Amino acid sequence: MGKLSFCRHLFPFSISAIEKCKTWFPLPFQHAVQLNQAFCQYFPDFDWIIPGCPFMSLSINIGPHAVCEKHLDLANLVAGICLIFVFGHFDYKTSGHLILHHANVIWEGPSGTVFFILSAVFPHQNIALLAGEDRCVMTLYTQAGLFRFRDQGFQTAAHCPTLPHDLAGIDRFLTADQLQAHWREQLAQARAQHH
Ligand SMILES: O=C(O)CCC(=O)C(=O)O
Repeated sequence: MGKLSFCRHLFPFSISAIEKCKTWFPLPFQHAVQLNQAFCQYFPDFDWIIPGCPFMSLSINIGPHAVCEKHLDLANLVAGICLIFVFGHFDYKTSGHLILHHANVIWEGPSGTVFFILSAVFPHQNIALLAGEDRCVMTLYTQAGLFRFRDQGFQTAAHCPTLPHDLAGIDRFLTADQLQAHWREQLAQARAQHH
């Protein structure tokens, strides 16, 4: 399968995975979409992943043995979501798990799984595959530097020595109760607009 055709096949999955991100992380989603919109306005001629997408960067690792060693994605926004979409032929009971160190989590991830992680906060890695198995991964993420660049008026720090600080990152992650309240409110607003 050629690269373009491969990406076309992934496209519907990407849309659905991004929608899931909006459901579970509405405020980090909104925060990141605002960044995308600011960049689209400032650089209208650039190619963007998908209009309104909360992720500025995309990596496709077609393996066929896409497993990673323990690492942190230090360039990503600390309070930003990294979406990991897994596909391939492997036994998810024995292979390819995602380990989130510090959170003490080991997740099984069968083909079709979408993981959302704070990739700059939790060191993470995969369990190796068995012989004959293949695993591929598409990741969507946004580098912290892009937020800084926008916040500095689309200038590098050298031209803008005083950096604004965003201390509200953690507040954008909602508890289950807050999440329900958020979507109830959104629904009420949508209904009110409809009537
Ligand atoms: O393949 C995975 O489950 C993790 C991918 C990952 O951590 C990365 O691409 O940085």
